[in-house]
Amino acid sequence: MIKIYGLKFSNHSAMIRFALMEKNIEHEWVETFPFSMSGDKTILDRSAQGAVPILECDGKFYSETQAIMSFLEKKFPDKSLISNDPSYYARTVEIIKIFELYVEYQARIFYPSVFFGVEQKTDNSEEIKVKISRGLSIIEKKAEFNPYIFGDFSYADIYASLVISTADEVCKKIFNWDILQEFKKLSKVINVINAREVAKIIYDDIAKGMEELKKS
Ligand SMILES: N[C@@H](CCC(=O)N[C@@H](CS)C(=O)NCC(=O)O)C(=O)O
Repeated sequence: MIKIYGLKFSNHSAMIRFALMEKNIEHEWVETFPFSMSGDKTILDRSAQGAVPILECDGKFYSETQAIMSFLEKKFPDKSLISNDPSYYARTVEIIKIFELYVEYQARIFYPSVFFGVEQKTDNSEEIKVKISRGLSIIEKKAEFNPYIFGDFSYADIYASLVISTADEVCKKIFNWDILQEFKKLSKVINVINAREVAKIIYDDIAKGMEELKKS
């Protein structure tokens, strides 16, 4: 059985849980803090910056959410979450990369202040806002929204939901900018994705995890 090391309340780990539950994959979940929070050096041997999620299978460790999704797809092909058509396959990966690089990795600069109350000084916040805005605009141009990003539910929808969930909070608090008001097609698809049964479980667990963290 595969083992996943991850943090249920954190968005990349939640992406993998979302995929595992949608694909009905039996797994053992090991709740694990990243190196930055635990100082556990074994995590650094398994993941470039000591981040989670990490997948373990047959004595090998796999890091990076997109690589783990590829592994799950090849190993458990029964319920596929990405098209086999070359064009749709590449376009799905393209949307994932745009969400990752130009939305999530920009918004995460502000996670310490938005989610953990740490005081931050950032000189290039306007530049960051422009990148996020360009990222979301191009996604609205490239996606089909019929009703998911490309027809059937896919990994791109998992990224959409969990990237927007944190980016939305960051943009409201840092830029006083409601991205879901501005990007209406995205807002609509997020409602469709988040109405899925698995999404409800994932977001319940995120809320519980954040509560626990605040208490500790
Ligand atoms: N590039 C990594 C990023 C994963 C990531 O950011 N994970 C979060 C938790 S879900 C984390 O470990 N953050 C703390 C850190 O990076 O030190 C991926 O795609 O899996």
